[in-house]
Amino acid sequence: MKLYDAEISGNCYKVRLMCALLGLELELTPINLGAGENRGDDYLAVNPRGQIPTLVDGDAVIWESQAILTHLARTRAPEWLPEETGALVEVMQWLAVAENECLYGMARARAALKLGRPWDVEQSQALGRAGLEVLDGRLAANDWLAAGRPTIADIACYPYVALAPEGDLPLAPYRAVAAWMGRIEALPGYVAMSGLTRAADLA
Ligand SMILES: N[C@@H](CCC(=O)N[C@@H](CS)C(=O)NCC(=O)O)C(=O)O
Repeated sequence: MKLYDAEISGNCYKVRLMCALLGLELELTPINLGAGENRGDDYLAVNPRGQIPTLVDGDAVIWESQAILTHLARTRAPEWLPEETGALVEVMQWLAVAENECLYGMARARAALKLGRPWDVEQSQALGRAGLEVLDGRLAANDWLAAGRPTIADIACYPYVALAPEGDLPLAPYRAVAAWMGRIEALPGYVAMSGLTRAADLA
C-alpha cells in the first residue's frame, strides 16, 4: 500500500499508526505542503481536495483519514470496526469528535502556533479544550472510546490529542485522557511521531 504522507501531519500519522498496529507495510510518498505539491496537477489527480493523507491500496484510492481507517479495518482487521449497531454508532460519534474538536480545535491551534497557518488561535484552543473535556468525561468511565475495546475511534482521536501541547493546550488537567494515551501507547506495534506528548510525560 502507498501513503501520500507528511511526517509532521497528525492526519497522516493516524494511518501510519494504524498500519503499524496491524503489522501492515506502507510505502511512504512524501508530499511537500510548504512547496504546494498538494496543489499540483499530479497530486490533484489522486485527491481532488489537495489534502493528505491519501492511501492507494491496489485499485482503491482513498482520501480522508477516517475513511482510510475504515478501509483498513474493513479489509484487514474487522475487530477494529464493530458491526453491531450500538457499538458502530459509538465509533461514528467519536470519529465525529476526531473530525471536529480534534481537527478544527487541537490541530488548528497547533498549525497556527507551529506552522504559522492562518487559523484563529484562541477560537481553535477553545474548541480543543471543549474536545478534551468531552474525551476526559468519556474516558473517566471507559478504557476505550467505543465498544469497550480499541477501535478506529481511538486511533482517529489520539494523534491530535497527543500533539495538543504544541498548540499550547496542556494535557495535565485531563487525567483520564492521559491514562488512555498510556493504553494506546502500550498496544503491540505502537509507533510515535515527532512532537507527541506521551503518557509518561504526564505522570
Ligand atoms: N479531514 C481530512 C483533513 C486532512 C488535512 O487537513 N490534511 C492537511 C495536512 S494535516 C492538508 O493536507 N493540508 C493542506 C491543505 O489543506 O491545503 C482528513 O482527515 O484526512
